[in-house]
Amino acid sequence: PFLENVINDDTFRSGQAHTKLIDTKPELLKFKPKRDRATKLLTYLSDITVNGNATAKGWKPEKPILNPRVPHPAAKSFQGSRDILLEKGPDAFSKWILEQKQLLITDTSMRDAHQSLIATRMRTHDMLRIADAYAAGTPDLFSLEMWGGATFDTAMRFLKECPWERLRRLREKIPGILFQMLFRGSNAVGYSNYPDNVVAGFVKHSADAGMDIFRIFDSLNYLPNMQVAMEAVRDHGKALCEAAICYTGDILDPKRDKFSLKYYVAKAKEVEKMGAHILAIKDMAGLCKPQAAYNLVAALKQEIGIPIHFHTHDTSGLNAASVIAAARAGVDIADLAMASLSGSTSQPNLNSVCAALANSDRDPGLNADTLNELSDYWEEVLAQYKPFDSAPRAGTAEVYEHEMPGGQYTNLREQANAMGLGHRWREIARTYADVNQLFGDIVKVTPSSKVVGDMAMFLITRGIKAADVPKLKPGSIDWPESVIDMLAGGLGQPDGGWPEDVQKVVLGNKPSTTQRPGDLAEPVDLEATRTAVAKKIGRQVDDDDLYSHLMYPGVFADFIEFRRKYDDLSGLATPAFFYGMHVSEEVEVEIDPGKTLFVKLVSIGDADADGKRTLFYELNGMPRESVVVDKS
Ligand code: 3PY
Ligand code: ZN
Repeated sequence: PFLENVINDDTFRSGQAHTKLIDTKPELLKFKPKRDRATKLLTYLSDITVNGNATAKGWKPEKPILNPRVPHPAAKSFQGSRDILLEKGPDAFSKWILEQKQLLITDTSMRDAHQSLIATRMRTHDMLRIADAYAAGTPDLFSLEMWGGATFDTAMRFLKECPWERLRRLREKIPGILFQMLFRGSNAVGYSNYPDNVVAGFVKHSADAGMDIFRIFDSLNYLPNMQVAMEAVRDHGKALCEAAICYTGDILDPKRDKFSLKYYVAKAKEVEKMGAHILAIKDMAGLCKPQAAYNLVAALKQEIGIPIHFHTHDTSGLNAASVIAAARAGVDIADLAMASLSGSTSQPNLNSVCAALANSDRDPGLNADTLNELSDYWEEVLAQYKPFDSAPRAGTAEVYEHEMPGGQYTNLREQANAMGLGHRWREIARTYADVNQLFGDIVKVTPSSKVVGDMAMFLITRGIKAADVPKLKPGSIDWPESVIDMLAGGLGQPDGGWPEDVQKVVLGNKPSTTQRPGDLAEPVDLEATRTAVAKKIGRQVDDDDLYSHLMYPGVFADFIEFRRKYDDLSGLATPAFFYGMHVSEEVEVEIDPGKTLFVKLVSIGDADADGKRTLFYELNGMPRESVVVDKS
């Protein structure tokens, strides 16, 4: 490092250096200690190869999985949506959307699709490899949803990646297409309420890092919880504020009159008044049937003046029909996922919907060959995530009964299986629906959906019927913390308030509030927090670190510890990262941009008396060994 400093020094390079160079420039002696990236990498690979990976449930492919093939579509000359936003600014851009005749398309492959199909496990590596192909081949996509929702948490928790690095690196490669994120209002990218200054600061920092569209929702459609984030987006000046109204119930069913067409129109008008550039209809469970989508969009088009973005899930198996019905009714933008990442609990099929609309007046105009090439890539990527893939293969009409969001369905099923309750799934689904009614029929989406799920599992495991809860003695049962918090007002207020009898039984003597949770939360002293975190992790804390810590302090601390131990492994191919290596397998690892290590596993030695195994590698052709304790 010292030599590197000298060689790169301007004075030295100009040939003016003399023997006093170092005396006059003591900074030349300041260099970072050499990080032995290779040793750390081999330590990680050896551990995963020998001991497996708990988060991958010990699964290992029978033979090495080849790198997914990256397509190279011909570069299409097109002024991308982001170029137009930067040129016009958010207000004029919102009007520009209304002038477009074609159905504009958001590709959710890099966010909701993998959140809903493979438990949000997709790694940045797999996104970055296809980024150039998107930039060249699909500059005519409206946006890429590629951040927010559960991705922030899982990136650090399971993938040991910095979510901010994902955003910045993709931004660099795809400068022309709008990036979109899902933002949970006052819950930001977490599961509970954050103080207003943290929410606003997070929005600003994300916009500065390259985020363009903030889809902001509240899990109870409690609009006061969305205000701070919406204002922060508008104040930033360059980003688009997309306010989402969550769709639940069935506007076609006169008996579900709480969530009627009138209800949605009223909410939409309110968010328009609050300053939204775009309205999103967020059908997180895929309940919006084709005729409902048509009626809803047609009514909203009459009643509001901002563009409408339709989001749905294909859990029932027929929600492409809802997208097409929405398009007929004049919806401006629709969310879809690339074919191989579509269907089931994910979004409907982007490639098929585009083909179905070809030669109609809403033809999105995307190139079918390019879309299929991108889908082929994602199909090979998906094969790398087999142990996480638990989405149902076919559609199910059961979703109209339980109303679970796409992202929750697979999670809760997994949880039920893990608890040995898999065979009682029908009962669990019915209890989930009963708990919804018990809570007064509410919107169910992160985090309110998790609370309904927690309560359903609690009742099932204790043999309590939801209908019997109001008859129980107040305070006689230790209800789940999340249920107590929600009924105490911790997530805000549902329309019509909480049923008083249920609230009394669950809260006992505990206090409740109808105030906006953000009004009760003290602002965080950001600089004091920065200093405290810096002290804890022993290095400077930039805004990326600060907001990662503020969202998930424990997860962030573990992530930092992992990086200390193994360094940045985001350049490692996905199969090696999750499942380790096979003997004779060779992997390339980009440890820094342009700096690649070639690692071949030559053999695995027998365990010695202490259970230690030596793994023999070739690293860039040179022999290397790594010793690991076999924990089996
Ligand atoms: C999330 O909040 O992560 C969701 O996807 C809700 O639909
Ligand atoms: Zn969704």
